[in-house]
Amino acid sequence: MNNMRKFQLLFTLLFCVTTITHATPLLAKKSGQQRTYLYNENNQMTHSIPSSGIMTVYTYDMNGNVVSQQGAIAVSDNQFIEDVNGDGKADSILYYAKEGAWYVSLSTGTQFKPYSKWLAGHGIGSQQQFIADVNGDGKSDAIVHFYEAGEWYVSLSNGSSFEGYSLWKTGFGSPMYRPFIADVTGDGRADCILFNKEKGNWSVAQSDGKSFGQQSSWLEGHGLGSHNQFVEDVNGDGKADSIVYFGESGTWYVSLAYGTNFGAYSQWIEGHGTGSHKQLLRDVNGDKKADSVVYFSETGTWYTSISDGARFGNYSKWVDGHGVSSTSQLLGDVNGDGKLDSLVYFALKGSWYVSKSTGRYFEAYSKWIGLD
Ligand SMILES: [Ca+2]
Ligand SMILES: [Ca+2]
Ligand SMILES: [Ca+2]
Ligand SMILES: [Ca+2]
Repeated sequence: MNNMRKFQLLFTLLFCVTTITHATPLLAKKSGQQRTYLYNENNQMTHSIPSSGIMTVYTYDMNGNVVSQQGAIAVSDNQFIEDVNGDGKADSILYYAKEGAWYVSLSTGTQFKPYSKWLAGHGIGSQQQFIADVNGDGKSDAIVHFYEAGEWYVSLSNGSSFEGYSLWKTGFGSPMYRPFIADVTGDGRADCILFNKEKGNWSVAQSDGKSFGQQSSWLEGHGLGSHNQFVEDVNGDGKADSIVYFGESGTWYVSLAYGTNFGAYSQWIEGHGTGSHKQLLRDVNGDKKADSVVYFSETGTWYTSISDGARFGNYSKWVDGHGVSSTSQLLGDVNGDGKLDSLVYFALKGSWYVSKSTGRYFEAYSKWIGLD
């Protein structure tokens, strides 16, 4: 090694030490290998992946010049794909439990913009978080639920941030109940719903846009022993229905919403999803009726069964190789064409891959934000 080369190396090492101390490079190239540093909210940097924090990636050349910069967020505790600014395109929302922090990455229709913090201190210690429009202004809001006290706190979206939260209901919940947020009355405002796992009972507290009102029983004995439950509108009347899934047989039972109660349930399909790792229920073909979609993790295969309003039709494969080893899988309409697209999230890289719906299958995926 000649002296010039030695000098260059020393300079590079000094540069790295200096910049690490000043917490700027979050990913530096060393001997051709990328090294990840994470930059958290307190301007501290670590080598390891922390439980939460903003990650920005810088790539340097041997002279210490930044050659590229890329923003991402790593290791969130919950993820959502919903429209929070009311432009018809679903956005990416990440929730960090420790800080009760909510980060939003708006969809442009072809990619997600860099994340920004919309609220902190909302939901610390909560067991469930939701993104749904509870006041009917077209912008989805951030809701958290505490099992023990049965408390529901709402933070409304104003289109560019989540506003200070307020208590919308108390005494409605328990560890025995699975909570949901969905518009079961069809007035455009999402209501809160509890499913009692031990009895198969469903209770609803309606939103009036400012609070959730008195709860009432909507149905008993629907879904006892089921492996998954949903509250989505499967017949397109604007009222979200209650649906349960039994894993061994891949059987889906639907109970339609009638404004003040759920009706008698009936079987809509069987043999759909047996052995699947995730079941989803959203409208993927744009006819306003939620369809049943199942995901198999080993192969990243998604099968869809379209609702005709009275039953789920024969399932077919919509995409292969989408989401193998992903952390979570979601459906959301990120390009605003009315057909919900399939998204997968890789927590350690903070990356989202989108496979858009054509209405008959999911297209080849592409990355919308995050590290490769
Ligand atoms: Ca709203
Ligand atoms: Ca319905
Ligand atoms: Ca549909
Ligand atoms: Ca779409």
